[in-house]
Parts: sequence; C-alpha cells; structure tokens
Amino acid sequence: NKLAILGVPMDLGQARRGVDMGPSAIRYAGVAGRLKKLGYTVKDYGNVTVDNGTAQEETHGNLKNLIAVTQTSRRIRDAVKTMLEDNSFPLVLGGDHSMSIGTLAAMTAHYNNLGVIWYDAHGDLNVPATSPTGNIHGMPLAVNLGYGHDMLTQIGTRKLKTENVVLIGVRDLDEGERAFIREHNMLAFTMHEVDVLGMAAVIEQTLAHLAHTDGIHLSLDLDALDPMYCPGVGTPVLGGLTYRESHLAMELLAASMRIVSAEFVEVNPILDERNKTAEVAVALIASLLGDTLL
Ligand code: DIR
Ligand code: MN
Ligand code: MN
Ligand code: MN
Repeated sequence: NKLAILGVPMDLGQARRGVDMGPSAIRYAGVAGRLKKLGYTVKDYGNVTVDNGTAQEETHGNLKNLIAVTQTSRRIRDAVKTMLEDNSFPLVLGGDHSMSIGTLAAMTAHYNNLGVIWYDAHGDLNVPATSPTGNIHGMPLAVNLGYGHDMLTQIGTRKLKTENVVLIGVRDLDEGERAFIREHNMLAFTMHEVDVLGMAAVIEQTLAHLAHTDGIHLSLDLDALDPMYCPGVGTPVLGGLTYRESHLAMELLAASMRIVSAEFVEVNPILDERNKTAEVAVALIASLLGDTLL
C-alpha cells in the first residue's frame, strides 16, 4: 500500500500566474495526512524542477514556453517512472495541465494498454494548428494520443489509444477539439450526458468502456467542477460538476479497484478563496483512494 506524491509547480502551460503554487496549496490542505490515515505508506518525492519565472517567454510557432514545458515533462516522466519501479501509486499534483504530458509518458510506457479518464471542463485536445491560445495546457491529451509538436509527442514512447480515453465533464470545447472527438469517435460524457444519465451511470459506462485496459489513470482538472466549488482555477466555466457528483465519481472509481495513478491539476491559490479548491482536491483524492463516509 505504497503511495508516492510528486508536485509539479508549473505555470508555463497557460497564461495565468499562480498555478505553480498548486502543489503547495494541496500539501497545505493536508493531503499526506489524509492518505496516511487511510493506511497508505506515503512518500513525498517533493517537486520536480520547473524553469518558472526565468522570463525567457519563448514561443515556437503557436506554442508558448515549448522548451521549458518539454524539459519539465521529461523530468516528470522520469520521476513517475521511479515511483512505478518502487511499486507505488503515483499521485501527481499540479500545476497546469501540460504536466500530463510527462505523467502519461511514464504511465503508457509501464502499461501495455493504459486507459485514461479525463475529468475536465475542457478536452485538452488542441494541436498547434487548432489552438486558439498557444497554451500547452490545452494540448496534453492530444500529445499523448500522438498529435502535436514533435518535441512533445517524443517524450512518451507508447501512444495512448483514442478508444482507451473517456472524457467527463466537458463543456468548453474549441472547434478543432470537437472535430477531433468526432473524427476519432471518442467517448465523451459532456455535462449534457451527466445531467441526463447521472454520474453513477456515467462512471458505470466509463468503466465498461475501459474494461479491456490493463490499468486506468485519472487526470482530474479541478475546473471540471463548477467554479462555485472550485474558484481557484485559471479557466473557470459555469455549469460544472458538483462537489457531491465528483465525490460519487471518486467513490465509484475507488470501488472498481481499476485506478493505478492519478493527477489533480490546475489548482491556483492566487485565484482561490481561502484554499477552498485545494481542500476540495484533497477531499476528492481521499475518496478516490478509498475513504468512505461511514
Ligand atoms: C483552451 C483552454 N481550450 C485552450 N483549455 C483548458 O487554451 O486550449 N484546459 N483550460 O483545461
Ligand atoms: Mn485541463
Ligand atoms: Mn480544464
Ligand atoms: Mn476553450
């Protein structure tokens, strides 16, 4: 029952400063203590080195901070690989969502047929040609599926399969992302499907869709939740998932015993209200890792 924590204090994948303090905020909200209480042996690997604030602000084509994000992603990949070799459950804390490039590079190398749940208001399926912002945090899922700038797609050796990914909570897709989802016939539970089916059925169908995989990674962007619950995110979108729906999702995923790694991303304490978003992150992490109400 070993659990490894890694912090990624990165804000280079998007435009709003402060998300680099996300890992501190989540640690301050007591993540390690909660997990120890659940019986895990917790090892905190600290933070990866991020070339934040060096003010070089390099742009390559339509990609902001490409070199710094690439370097950081390689470090994340190597750190997560070490955690897996130590037979630990990797829990990666962010930090902007571009960090997923590194996390998933390690996970897809370790598992032959990894499944991924992308819990996010957004698709993160942009490529340089379709991205309206040039922000790499809008691209990590595409990169791990093998689409995007070579420097990013080369960080991982094995690509994720489109049929092994399920999106939940989607409500703000860019045009290129809609086309991508339709073209690849990806399974996406937008807010509409969550409203109609209810979260229990959404998770049941998600697990059925991923039943053939040999492990499931959860990538949870706190902006999947409504800003009423999680105001401390860089790109809030109204009409999001509730606190209780999200707990239900985590509890059902815990009961499935299929989750092999997770990341909780985009916590920005500068935009938050008294660390509320980090506290929600810790509560959801606890549910995902087996905490129950009774
Ligand atoms: C937007 C924002 N689609 C972009 N993406 C976000 O910049 O590509 N993803 N916020 O979580
Ligand atoms: Mn995201
Ligand atoms: Mn998002
Ligand atoms: Mn958007």
